[in-house]
Amino acid sequence: MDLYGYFRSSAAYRVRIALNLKGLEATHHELSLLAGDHKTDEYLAINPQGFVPFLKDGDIATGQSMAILEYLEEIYPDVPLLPSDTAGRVRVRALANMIACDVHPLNNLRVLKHLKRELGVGDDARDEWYHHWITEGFKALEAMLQDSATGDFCHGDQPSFADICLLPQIYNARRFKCPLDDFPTIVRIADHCNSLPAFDDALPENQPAAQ
Ligand SMILES: N[C@@H](CCC(=O)N[C@@H](CS)C(=O)NCC(=O)O)C(=O)O
Repeated sequence: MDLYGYFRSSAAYRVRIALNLKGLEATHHELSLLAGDHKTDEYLAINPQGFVPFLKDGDIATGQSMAILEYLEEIYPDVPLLPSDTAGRVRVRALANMIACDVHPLNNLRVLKHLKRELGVGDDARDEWYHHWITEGFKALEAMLQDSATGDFCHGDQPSFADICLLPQIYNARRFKCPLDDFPTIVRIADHCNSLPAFDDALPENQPAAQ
């Protein structure tokens, strides 16, 4: 299996967590988004969208972290990352998509660069934008987690897609100094996840490119 990623990419971080939880090995191909490695002809021939992550596994070659998670779940089900019941799977996918669809796309590198370079937004306003979308997303997520289905993790006592999406987002929130006092459940779950090797080993600072 080959994973194309970048140590600070939230979407690649999701896939690293899933691989670790499932005990799967991959050859990691590190691209520097800052150096523009993802815009080279060589990489665009692999992934025309020019994003990371991208996974190759035998005949399967796909981008989009959520598609990759679904693929891993389907083909390597021994350590499940979705609950066994329909209601649980719906809840986990909804929680995961609250981050993956409604928070992360507003705050990723190309959006921040566009705000600054094309729209002339200053650093303070850009940081306000960043905090705003995380705070909005986390408010809703914290409310959703006030549910008896929440346990040590977002859903029960097993890690799922929801935790896999949450952890990179909370990593970014902390990196960009977004206040988290109003989100005690999110923080509790994130701290618990980070105490586990599968999550800890996937942290950006624990990747070779960060050394
Ligand atoms: N929806 C995509 C988002 C992927 C994405 O935005 N990747 C970022 C890094 S987290 C990227 O490659 N950015 C390149 C750029 O902004 O130019 C996924 O979940 O895989």
